[in-house]
Amino acid sequence: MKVAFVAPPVPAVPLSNMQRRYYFYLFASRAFTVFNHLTGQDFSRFWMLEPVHLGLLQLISFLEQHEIECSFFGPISPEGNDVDREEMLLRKILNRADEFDVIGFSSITASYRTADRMARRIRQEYPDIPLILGGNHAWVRHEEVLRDSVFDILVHREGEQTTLELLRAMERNRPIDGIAGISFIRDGKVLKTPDRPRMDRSLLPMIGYEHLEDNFSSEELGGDDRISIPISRVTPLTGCTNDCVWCADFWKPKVTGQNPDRFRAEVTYLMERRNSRFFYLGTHDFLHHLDRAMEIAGLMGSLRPEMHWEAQTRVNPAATREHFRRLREADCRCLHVGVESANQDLLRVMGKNIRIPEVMRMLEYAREEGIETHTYWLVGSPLETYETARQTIETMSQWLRTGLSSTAEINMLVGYPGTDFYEHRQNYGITWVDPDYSHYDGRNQPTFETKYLTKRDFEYLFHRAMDEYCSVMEEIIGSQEQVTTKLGDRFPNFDPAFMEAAF
Ligand code: B12
Ligand code: SF4
Repeated sequence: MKVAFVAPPVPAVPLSNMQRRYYFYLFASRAFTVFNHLTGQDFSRFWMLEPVHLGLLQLISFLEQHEIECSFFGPISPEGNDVDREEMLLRKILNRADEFDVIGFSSITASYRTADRMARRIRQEYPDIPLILGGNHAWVRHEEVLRDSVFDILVHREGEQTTLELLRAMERNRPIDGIAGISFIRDGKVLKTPDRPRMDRSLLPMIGYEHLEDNFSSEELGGDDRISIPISRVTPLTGCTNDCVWCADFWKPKVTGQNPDRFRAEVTYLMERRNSRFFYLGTHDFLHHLDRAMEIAGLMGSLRPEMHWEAQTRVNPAATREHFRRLREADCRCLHVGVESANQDLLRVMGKNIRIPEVMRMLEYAREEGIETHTYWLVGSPLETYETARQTIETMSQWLRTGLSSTAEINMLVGYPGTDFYEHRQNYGITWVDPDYSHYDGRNQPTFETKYLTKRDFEYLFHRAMDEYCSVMEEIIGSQEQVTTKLGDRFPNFDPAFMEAAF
């Protein structure tokens, strides 16, 4: 059995001038601190991050362990140039389609329309190849997707075991009704089998990075023979025990760990074979188990002196200064912390379960111990008003000015299908949602309106927040001209086609 797995591109994000200015300052402020060891060559390779689809590459390595041959098809913008990524990818799949028994697409909400369009073209030319779809959009909208698209079978939630059983059944022409975690149409009716319990992910083989080059020419790789991943995202821990009403992450409610030996092998591989020079620990709650976090930090610290790292975490009031000192000793350069709103009432409405004084205390400890802090803020939190948004923007600026937060990321809240915020919109005063799924991405344009704020209000407040960030950063690191001179060639291309993959 041979299967093609496709990561369709997320449409290029149109950026306003203010967004470009904001990304300039956001990146520059990090380039002087956490990325200060990266070279011009590292930055010039950022476009190579685009095809790295961790979920699909993990699925592929698992299936190959069970002797299913796989080929990975991902999007790329060679050397950052603006190209028709969808058409390029489709051509490649069509050219090789008759080699495959099944073609599988992965999609988040923003890439669903692209996956749908590509699948239709394949169905037209190769009507007999079964088409399957996985990724979180498929299963939160399974009825709509099965009725409106050409996909034959949807894989829900974690894909490894389900896809293996599904492909085996298809190979042997056996019924698929008894396979947990799928949906399909039979006799005009949508059928969904029961969900599957979470698997023990510590048993999984290494992510199938070796498949990255399956379908790229050396020209597409800018003359290199391998994709470099200067900043690697690794996940020694996955999941989050919290449940924010707008969170579209389904790796909840448990925090589970990767096998430490496998994790070590992965970071070593990325350093040695993929030119990784920085690790972003994409855990949602790094400090959830403090002892475990210290162990992981110890491992990361042993990669010194050429390697540096940062991690994402929730606020843990039990973390002491001593923990931050140990993190710093292990060369943790930065902690990413979701604050979202400065208004405690809104934090309660969104179910964030953090308290502002505790957030401040944790940031203070980190800063005092010499760790940078990167905070996340939202415009458009549930029940946001002009006043609460202004309070958030002022607080963010104040924290930046006083050094409590070294850098800050501002996003417009996107209410993703499947979340409580989207599905029970009457509870949040939502009066309109954008029907175009391709807007549910990193473009930061409003995807809803509420009784309190219109699209124009959201746009204004978001731009105001970015303007504030730029003003503070201008005071701290200088004007755009000064910063550009100081950075020299150590600056990435902010082309919208691939920047969503790079940040
Ligand atoms: C890592 C990550 C990234 C990384 C890497 C992305 C990648 N594709 O690997 C980066 C930083 C690049 C990124 C960027 C973006 N991301 Co992101 N990202 C994540 C994150 C934290 C983890 C994804 C992951 O690796 N999960 C672990 C793997 C194992 O799971 P998985 O990918 O879902 O795949 C499994 C199953 O779904 C299934 N499966 C998946 N595909 C297929 C296909 C087939 C055929 C089958 C059978 C099965 C199958 O099997 C896999 C193995 O179990 C998730 C949150 C989360 N925890 O899911 C957000 C998340 C997926 N991202 C999200 C978004 C919105 C984006 C951006 C648009 C953000 C932006 N502002 O620009 C961009 C889009 C980039 C792109 N081109 O896809 C949203 C999607 C929400 C939605 N419903 O659409 C999420 C859920 C976060 C959130 N907001 O809640 N992201
Ligand atoms: S804390 Fe982060 S990962 Fe956890 S539920 Fe909230 S948004 Fe999702």
